[in-house]
Amino acid sequence: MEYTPEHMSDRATVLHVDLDAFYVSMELRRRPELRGLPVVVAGGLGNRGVVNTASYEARRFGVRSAMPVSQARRLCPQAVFLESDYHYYSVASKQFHAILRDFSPLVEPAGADEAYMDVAGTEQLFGAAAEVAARIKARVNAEIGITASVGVSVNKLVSKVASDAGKPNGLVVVEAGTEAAFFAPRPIRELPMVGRRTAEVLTSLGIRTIGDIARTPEAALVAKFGKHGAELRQRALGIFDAPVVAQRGDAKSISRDITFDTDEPDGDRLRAVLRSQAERIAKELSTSGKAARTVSLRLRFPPFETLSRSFTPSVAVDVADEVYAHGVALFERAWAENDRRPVRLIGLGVHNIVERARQLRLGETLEADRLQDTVEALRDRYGGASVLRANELQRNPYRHRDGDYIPPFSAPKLDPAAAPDEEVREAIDGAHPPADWP
Ligand code: TTP
Ligand code: MG
Repeated sequence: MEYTPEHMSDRATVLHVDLDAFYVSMELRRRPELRGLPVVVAGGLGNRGVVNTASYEARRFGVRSAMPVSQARRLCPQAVFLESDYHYYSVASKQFHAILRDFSPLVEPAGADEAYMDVAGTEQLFGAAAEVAARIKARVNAEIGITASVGVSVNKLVSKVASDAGKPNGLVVVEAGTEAAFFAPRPIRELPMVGRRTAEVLTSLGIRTIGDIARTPEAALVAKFGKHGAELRQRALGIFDAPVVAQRGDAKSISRDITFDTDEPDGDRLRAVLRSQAERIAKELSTSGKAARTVSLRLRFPPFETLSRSFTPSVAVDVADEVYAHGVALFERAWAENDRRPVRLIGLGVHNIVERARQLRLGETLEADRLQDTVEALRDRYGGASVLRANELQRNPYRHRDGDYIPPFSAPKLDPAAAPDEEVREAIDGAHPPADWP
C-alpha cells in the first residue's frame, strides 16, 4: 500500500502494555521466597510437559516458552519447576484488562497478558500518553502485584516493539517522527512480521538490522518475498496503519487439545477427537452468544514438532458442524503433508471471536440443525468429504479472503513468503497458536 501521511497519527497516543514473565510473576507473587531464582512454569511436569514461561533468570540458561520440560531440565537443572495454575492467572488477566479500560474505552486485548490502547483525547482526564503509561504500570503493580512493560508511539507496531525493548518493567516512548530511527539498529527478529524463515532469507542477503531492511530497495524485497516485500519495507520504517480496535475483554479464543498417552496413528480416531473438540467449542460459543472468524488446528508429532494452521472463512462460524468442517480440512492437509505419521497432540481452536449476528441464511431453515446432524452422521461413517453441500463444491475452502488461491490438500508445503496473508504466513512460520492457547 502507498504510504500517505494521513495514515499515521502525528502524536504518540498508542500504548502496548504487556505483563512481564506473566505466569512466573504470578507464582512469585504468592511465593516471594523464589524471587531471584530460575523458575519455570509448565503445563505438566512429566515427560510431555511443555514450558509456558520462564523467569528471566531461567531464560539466561536458554529456557524458552514452548520448550519440552525435559529440555528445560537439561538446560537448567537447578531451576524450580512449577505446574501452571491457569485459573489463578486468568483472574489476574481479567483484573489487568479492567485496569486498562479505566483509562480509555479504546482497548484492544491481544492475549491474556497484553493489549493495545489508544489514549488520544483522554489528556484532560489522565495527562499525556507517557503519563497514562506510568499510571497503568503503577496500578498493575499495586493491584496485581506484578510488573508490566509499556511501549508508547504513533502506532501498534512501533509500540509493540517498544514494550519488548524495555522489558522487564519498562516504559519506552518513541516520539512521533522517530520511528525509523528507533527501529534502525534493532535486529530483524524484533520486527513482528519477521518469523524464523523470513529471518533466514534476510540473513542470507546480508540483512541484519531493521535499518538494513529499510535501506534495501523495495524491488529487491519484492523479488524475494512477493507482495509482502513492499509491506516488509514499510514496516521496517515503522509505518503501520491498522488502528486500535476496541473489543470486549472476554475470551479471545476457545480451544481444546489432547495429548495422547501413546502416539495415535488412526485417522478415524483423530477425526473423532476433532469432532468432539468442535462440539465443545461450539457449545462454549453458543453459551456466550459468539461466533468465530478463524479456525485453527494444532498437531504435534513426536518428539515435539508442533505445527499450527489456521483458516478464516468468509463467514464467521458458530455451529459444531462448521467448526469441525474447517478443522478437519486443515487436519487432512497438514497430516498428509507430514506423511500421516502418528500424532502426539491434536488441538482445535477458534479465535477472532465476534458477537454472533446470525440470521437464517438464504435457503436455510430451522430444519438445518437436523440436517446437520444427519450430514455429520454420514461424514462420521464415510469420511469428512463424503457429504458436501452443493455450495462447498463451488466454493473452494482455501480461496482466501483477499482472493489469493492456496491449493487444497495435496499441495506441497507452502512458502511463507508466497502465502496470501500474514495470518496464514504466520501459521506456516511456526508457533503462532491463538494467543491464550495454553
Ligand atoms: P508472553 O507475554 O509471550 O511471555 P511472558 O509474559 O511470560 O514474558 P515476557 O516478559 O517476555 O512478556 O506470554 C504470556 C503468557 O502466556 C506466559 O507467561 C505464559 C503463556 N504462554 C504460553 O503458555 N505458551 C507460550 O508459548 C507463550 C509464548 C506464552
Ligand atoms: Mg508478557
